[in-house]
Amino acid sequence: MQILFRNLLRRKTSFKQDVVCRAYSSCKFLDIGQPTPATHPQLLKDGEITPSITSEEYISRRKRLLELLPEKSLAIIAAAPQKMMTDVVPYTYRQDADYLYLTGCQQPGGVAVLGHESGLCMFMPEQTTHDIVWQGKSAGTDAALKTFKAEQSYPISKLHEILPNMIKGSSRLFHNMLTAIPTYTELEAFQKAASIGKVKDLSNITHELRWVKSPAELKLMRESASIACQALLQTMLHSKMHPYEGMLSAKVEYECKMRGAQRMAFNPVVGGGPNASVIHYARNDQKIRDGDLVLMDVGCELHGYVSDLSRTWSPCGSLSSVQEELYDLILQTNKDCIKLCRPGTSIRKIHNNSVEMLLKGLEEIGILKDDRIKYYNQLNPTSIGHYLGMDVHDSSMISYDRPLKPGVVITIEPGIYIPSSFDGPERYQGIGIRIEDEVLITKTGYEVLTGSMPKEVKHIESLLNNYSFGMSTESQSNMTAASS
Ligand SMILES: [Mn+2]
Repeated sequence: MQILFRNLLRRKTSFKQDVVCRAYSSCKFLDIGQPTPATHPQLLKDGEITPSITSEEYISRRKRLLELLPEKSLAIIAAAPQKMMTDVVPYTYRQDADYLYLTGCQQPGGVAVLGHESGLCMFMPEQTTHDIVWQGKSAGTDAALKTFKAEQSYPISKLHEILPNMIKGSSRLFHNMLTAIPTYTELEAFQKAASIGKVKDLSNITHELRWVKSPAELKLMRESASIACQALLQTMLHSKMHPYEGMLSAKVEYECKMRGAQRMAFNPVVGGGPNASVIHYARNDQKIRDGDLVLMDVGCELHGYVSDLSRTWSPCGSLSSVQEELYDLILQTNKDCIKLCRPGTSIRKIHNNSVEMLLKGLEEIGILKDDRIKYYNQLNPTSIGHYLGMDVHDSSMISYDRPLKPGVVITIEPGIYIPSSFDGPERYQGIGIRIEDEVLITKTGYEVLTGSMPKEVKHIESLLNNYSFGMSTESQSNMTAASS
């Protein structure tokens, strides 16, 4: 039916006037395909290009990038491609973090070029009448100049005329290899530069900039973490009455989006029983058996900034002694590693500390055998954490040996993943536990951004046992949650 309707529209040429006014809400404000202070005053203040991030901040990001680039070099960053689910059905679009960080543009199809002489030059997609009818308005060259504050802007169809001269006049080229597209990589000038080793990966530099967060970015990181905590708490309460992985996944996504998140940071991990020992378990299709633990690793994205936290609990409301023994070890490791967070230490050092603690603890419990390192690596092959920001594994070009600085956000996520097939005491088989918090490095130490989410056994048990029993409606649930 959709295709038929589209064909009908194609034949109508007298549509033009109507199309001009086919804006987001009305003709009163200019629609540029993403929220602006004029169209979405509930989200943005005057002077902000994306919520909480001002045009001055975007300009200073570009200035700092140019300061880190060698003289006479050029940076090329393409927008993320639009991926299709099938035929005309796109997946929800998510902008590449580098492109968003430097331009503020949340839409596909553009190529941003940044040089010491040119400033920001944005090549923008051109829309046909048909595009506007079917997708609505999107940002073009006008928006690039007026909203994103580019120094120059051209339709993308002019790129092959303009970019080669910019490339020829530069000594070195840096580009975002993740989103590289033939539109510029197949230009003769680009290929020539590549053949003589003049083309480099830009992400070393952008990750350096994105590693330390500004006050405005930290505000968004705190909000994103807070939304994820509230959503996970609601989901935890929900789990007693609805112990199904799929329902808990749906619940956490609903609660995040109801609090303003645009999307999840990743597909929620909801692993019941032995499924929790699969680190990036994604099926979420099983019923959680009475007495089994459930591990949930979730995060959402708020205006470009993500959260990431994990909790493990028993939906029935109490832990067995075996579960509690392992849980205590992971919790103690989580707390000790958080205390180590401060400027000057590194993820690697914290990781090494966590390995020592877990090795000792698991040995005491009697899980590890003679070849203890080999066994340990089977039960926990993960790092204690990673950097967090616009991407879940943020600034991945920055080494885990790098001394931490104030303004860097990391995760602390010790865990134990014992598969059902584990060659060890039967009572430990099929248990997975992860307790993950987000930690901001401050001048004097740290701030736990996910601190509002309970992790003590007695707190979680009290929440589940004093709240959920006998409750059946959403309104009752919300009332009790608000007072707990
Ligand atoms: Mn994580």
